[in-house]
Amino acid sequence: MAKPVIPVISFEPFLNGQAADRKMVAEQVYAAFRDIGFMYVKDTGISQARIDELFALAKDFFDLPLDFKQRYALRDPTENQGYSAQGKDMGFDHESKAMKKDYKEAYEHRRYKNELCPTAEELAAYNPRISDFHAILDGFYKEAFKLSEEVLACLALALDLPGGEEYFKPITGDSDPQLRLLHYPPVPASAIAAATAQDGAGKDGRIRPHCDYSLCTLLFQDSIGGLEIDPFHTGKFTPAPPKSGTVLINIGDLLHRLLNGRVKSTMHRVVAPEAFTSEDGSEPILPSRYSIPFFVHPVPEALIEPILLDPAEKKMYKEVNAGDWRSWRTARNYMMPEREQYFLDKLGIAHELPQNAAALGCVTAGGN
Ligand SMILES: O=C(O)CCC(=O)C(=O)O
Ligand SMILES: [Fe+2]
Repeated sequence: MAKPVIPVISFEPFLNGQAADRKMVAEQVYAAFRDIGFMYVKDTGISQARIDELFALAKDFFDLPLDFKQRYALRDPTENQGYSAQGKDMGFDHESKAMKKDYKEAYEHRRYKNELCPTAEELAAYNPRISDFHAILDGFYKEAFKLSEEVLACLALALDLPGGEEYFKPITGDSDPQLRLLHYPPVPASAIAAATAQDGAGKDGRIRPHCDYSLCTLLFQDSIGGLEIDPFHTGKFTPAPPKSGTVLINIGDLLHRLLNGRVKSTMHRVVAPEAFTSEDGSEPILPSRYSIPFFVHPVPEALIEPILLDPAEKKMYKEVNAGDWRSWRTARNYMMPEREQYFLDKLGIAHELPQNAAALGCVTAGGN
């Protein structure tokens, strides 16, 4: 099988072009989501200065003392908001077949509810430079939200969904997605990536293999690298290196379900990039890595039911309530087993989980 290539697509003709230009971009976007589940998008309208500002903010925030950050610790899986220290967020470990800690810390911000966000006064004592933490996050959030709506409109155009480009509006127009700042602290490369000549085998991660569970994700990464994708879910990962001037956009499980399997929710992970692995027994240290995903979740009351566009088509999945879905997967990531079970029972989809995909947290991976 040919090595998968993540396409680079310019969004400019969709944003500013005529109908034919827009349709051309829509077709490129759909092809990328259908074939590989990821695309690099350039000319998005989000300026590099805005992105750089957010990365600087993330660095300053994570540099704050741990006990300060812990005051804003995420508490409830229905909230998706606040700080998670290293070791709080889990992923599936292939070798031990158990959930294990990821080597990362995170801060999550939302559109409406940010009760666990430090105020300007609270920050001033530690680092006055980031006293406008909340405002900068809000500003970036708005732009990411706008871009995500445009990407969904583009996909709706490609598939000629009922209602045209407005198809996703009722479930996203007033939604409250999750902007996440991620910091992968410095770590000896050997701790997360066993030296192996084999693609995939033996490598664990700064973030373990998983599929996203939202509709789609916009991902901004710094220049360190290490992100890899496994589009065919065969255990063969291929790098998705940073490309300046682009944002990576990928499909999550919920959109895979909603479009009845037409687009791929692709497994991915973050490991030691090639440049930091060593075969001579020395212990290279991976430097800090920062990334900023924006997970596009629908409104919690939305019913996500596979859409049928072809008379012969059958539904691949049961309908799910978007809020319960999000709470279930958040509880799972944050190791809140009782809450996880509660929401899984409420969703009524336990029977759907293919064994290994469930273990990976990659729930609708089957059939891709
Ligand atoms: O840090 C990255 O590049 C990937 C992050 C990611 O996959 C996630 O948070 O779901
Ligand atoms: Fe992810």
